[in-house]
Amino acid sequence: MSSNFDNPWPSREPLAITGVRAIVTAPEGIPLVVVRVDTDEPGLYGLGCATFTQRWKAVATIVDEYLPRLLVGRYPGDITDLTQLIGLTGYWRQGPVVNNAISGVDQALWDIAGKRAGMPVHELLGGKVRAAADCYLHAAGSTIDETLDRAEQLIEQGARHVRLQASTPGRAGYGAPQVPSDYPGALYPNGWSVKAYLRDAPKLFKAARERLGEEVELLHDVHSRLTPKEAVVLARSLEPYRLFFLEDVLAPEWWDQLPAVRAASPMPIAVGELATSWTDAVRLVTGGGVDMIRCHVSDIGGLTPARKLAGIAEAVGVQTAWHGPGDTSPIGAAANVALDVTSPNFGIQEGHVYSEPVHEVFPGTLRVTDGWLFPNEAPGWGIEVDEQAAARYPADLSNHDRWAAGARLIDGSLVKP
Ligand code: GCO
Ligand code: MG
Repeated sequence: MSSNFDNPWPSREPLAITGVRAIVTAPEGIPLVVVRVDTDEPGLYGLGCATFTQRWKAVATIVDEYLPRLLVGRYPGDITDLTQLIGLTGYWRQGPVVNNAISGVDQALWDIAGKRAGMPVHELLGGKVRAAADCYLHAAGSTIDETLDRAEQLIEQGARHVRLQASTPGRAGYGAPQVPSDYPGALYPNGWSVKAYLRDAPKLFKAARERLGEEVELLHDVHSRLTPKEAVVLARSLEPYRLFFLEDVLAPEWWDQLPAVRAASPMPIAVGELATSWTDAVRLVTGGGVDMIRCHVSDIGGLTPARKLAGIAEAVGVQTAWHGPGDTSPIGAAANVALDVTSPNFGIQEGHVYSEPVHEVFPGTLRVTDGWLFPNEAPGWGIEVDEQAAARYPADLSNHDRWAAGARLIDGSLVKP
């Protein structure tokens, strides 16, 4: 007797999914989760990004324990039905664990679709509207000078956009090395001070404009550490330095305050990496509080929802800036670039220069060239996986399971990441 879970309608070809499983590997020390979907056509398989570094074991469990029962035997061309099925069979709506699993399958099925068509995914999405994605890279240091030294190196290598993060003496800053606190009366030895941050951030950007000149685009990530009013104070203090964007001024709990913060801020406001559903991200885009939407594509369920989100953003004048640091797998990075080159409303792409072990595990991983990310022109994502190499870089919990809650104020209370 057939059920909802068997093929609900005749497929165009007798092609079926034969397996779905998670591949977890940490070639840079950062756990990456990639879903592999196999089919009954010899050699035809797909890869998708399911990387939720802090809780990778939970994602791998969903993929390995729950998904084969839903997907094996189904036609891999039914991408939307299959990914909806994964979400709806759980009844309770998705959070980041399930969404990453969905994304892994979604992107793997787009990879298979591209391989069957003999086309790169960006062509399946409608084709390029630009040659490549301009990207920003990270410059960080424990002092302003160290941060700007790094920025100069990146600019010499061709970067036109750099994100600056510094710890000033005695304080750690997000994205920069932890240094001991020298704040008078600190009860917590590595405490971070909002007051000191608001005072120091303009010094970093003033020094940056003096040393790096006017041409380069400068970006900064607050990483959700401010209240709405503090966010406005920071944004206004940075006005003379003409930022390309100011990222994550508020934690997601306060996103309803973003329209007021954006209205009072003299630079583009970028937000979204902590969104864990594409419908929340749509509300963000249409709510008037964001200039650049930068979701972590696997956290909102993959390429299919991100593509829809990009279209809605285009309609309301919001640009894209997809999240793409080292805890995005190379497949996720390729999906970002496929969106970038096919979206008229592309703003910027966060770039990551993967180290050689990543290229060894994932041949075809994109490389930043003169600050540009070009999509692969091979069918699908144009990226393979060497599972023997992947096994040489096993993931562990290391400190990635607890890193995010690493900052405390000088009184010892936790800072929202
Ligand atoms: C960014 C980020 C990241 C996150 C990381 C969390 O690149 O903008 O905020 O570096 O901190 O992805 O795991
Ligand atoms: Mg960020």
